[in-house]
Amino acid sequence: MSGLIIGLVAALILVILFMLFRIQALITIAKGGDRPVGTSNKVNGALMLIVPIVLLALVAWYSPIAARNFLPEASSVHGVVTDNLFWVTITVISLMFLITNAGLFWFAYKYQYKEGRQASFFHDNTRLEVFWTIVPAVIMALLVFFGWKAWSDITSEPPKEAMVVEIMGKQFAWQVRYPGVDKQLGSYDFRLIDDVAGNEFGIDFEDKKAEDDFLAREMYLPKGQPVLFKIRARDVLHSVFAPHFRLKMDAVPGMPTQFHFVPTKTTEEMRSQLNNPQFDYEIACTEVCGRGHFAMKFKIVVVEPEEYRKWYAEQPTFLEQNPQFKGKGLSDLRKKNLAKRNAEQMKEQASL
Ligand SMILES: [Cu+2]
Repeated sequence: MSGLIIGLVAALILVILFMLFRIQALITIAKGGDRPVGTSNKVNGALMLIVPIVLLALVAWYSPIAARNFLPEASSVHGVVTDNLFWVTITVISLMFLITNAGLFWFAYKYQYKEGRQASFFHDNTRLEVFWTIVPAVIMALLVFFGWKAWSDITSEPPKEAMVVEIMGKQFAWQVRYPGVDKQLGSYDFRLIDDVAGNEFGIDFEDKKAEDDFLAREMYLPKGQPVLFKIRARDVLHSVFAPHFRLKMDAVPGMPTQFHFVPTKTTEEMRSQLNNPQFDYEIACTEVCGRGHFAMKFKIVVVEPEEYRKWYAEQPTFLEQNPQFKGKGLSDLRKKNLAKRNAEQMKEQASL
């Protein structure tokens, strides 16, 4: 807040200076004097040096404050790559920005109007044109190439041994399903979604693979092992955002998405690194998905692989907790619907 106020005050001072200068110029003209080219030029020329220096000083003052609010070092393998890419790009762009703007402001100052000075003229300079076309083109091409390389690594096929976790977004919560002992998620169908009965995922329990699936209130992940998020949405667009892993992928209704990555630091390691015993990894929703959007937060706990295996083995399956769903699936639903339709037809016929 104080930063904003200081910025406003600085802007206001500049405006006041400008107005004073204008008034003085107008008074001179009103008095019948010559248009005071000399003074206005000098003031403008000086401002061409002062303004960029003031702005740069503001940037230099604010940068460390902004840096304090930066995310800590990435906790995933690909996160380090994206961070490097970001900093290389920012460095190149900032350098170019500084050089070109220094040139612009310096020229405006240096070559301000002076009586008797003549502008020199040249038509064109092929060597210069070639230079400032090729140099930026090569730099841009390199940046794009490294970005493309990183992106195709991140979005490539997940490793075979990756452990799968399903994340489903709905208004307004994340729900997480693990594949259980067989490491394979059971199939699902939106027609089987039944919040009242408790099958929020719409799991098809006729599928044998679904029998050992379990849901989790906190997402446990093993350190140093590839993880594959299978992401879907039940109603509207949501977005899985886990900033500490530099991970973001939309959850789209009707179009499952995925993201694979390798966590590199346990929650405990992060806590001691950040000196913050309260620290937790989390998933937040970054799609403004409705009134309860702010509540879409899910805790991730990264642990050592042994601890993860222990936790995984201890989780009760969904069917153990909800035995009424055993064997219930699509064909069961079809039978029920058929029976309902038949009953309705019978009723109709009886009433005729
Ligand atoms: Cu959402």
